Amino acid sequence: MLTRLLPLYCLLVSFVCCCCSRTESKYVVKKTSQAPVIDGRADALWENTPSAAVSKIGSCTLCTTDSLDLSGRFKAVWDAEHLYFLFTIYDDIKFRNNLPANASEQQLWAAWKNDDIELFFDMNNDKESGFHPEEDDFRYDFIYDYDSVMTDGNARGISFAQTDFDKGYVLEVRIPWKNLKYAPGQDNAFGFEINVSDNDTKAPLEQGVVSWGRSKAAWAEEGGATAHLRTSVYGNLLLAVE
Ligand SMILES: [Ca+2]
Ligand SMILES: [Ca+2]
Ligand SMILES: [Ca+2]
Ligand SMILES: [Ca+2]
Repeated sequence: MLTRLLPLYCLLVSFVCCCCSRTESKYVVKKTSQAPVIDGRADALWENTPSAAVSKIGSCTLCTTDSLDLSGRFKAVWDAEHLYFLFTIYDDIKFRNNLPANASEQQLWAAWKNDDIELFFDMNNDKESGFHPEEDDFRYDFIYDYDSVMTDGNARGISFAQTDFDKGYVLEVRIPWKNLKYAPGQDNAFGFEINVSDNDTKAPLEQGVVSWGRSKAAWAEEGGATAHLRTSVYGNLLLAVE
């Protein structure tokens, strides 16, 4: 009897696992007692911090599965005042358009025309069908080799630094909690998404995008290029003490 039931059991397990693979991404953010130096280089504390892959192909005009064309990983830690990130992006050709110095948020639309790391926050984690920067949803764009943060929120107090290595670049970021209108606490969770844009030539634009949260399904099934402005597709960051 057991032998006869085994194939059915395996089928059930594989179905459940298949469904599990479509659940939201989650990253546990450890609390740090020592703030990293924002210089685009990995401090000792980063060496002991787990990383997560930014590897879900979201959209592309010249798609490639070559991880050296575009792939990335991120790490995050937090303290009472700030949320910190370290991104390591593999990109074979680093590219930025000529942009005006200190471009204002009015140029936000152009960020994806460059190599660019976009961060999206849904601080009340309501996973809804829209995006409300005037309330609790925030977006920050860090264009490769550029001196301003693009945002439709508050960039004041945000620190960042970027360095190159032969196969890509590293971005280190510090965001004050007050910019996110948030009071951090142990076991708090909020929505989060990353899009990394790759342009290796001036055109066609945005030749590749990889994401961390649920954007793969979202880009393909839930609204194309504006899917990242639906907080329902984001993953979750969970704040932990250890
Ligand atoms: Ca550093
Ligand atoms: Ca590339
Ligand atoms: Ca929200
Ligand atoms: Ca590139």
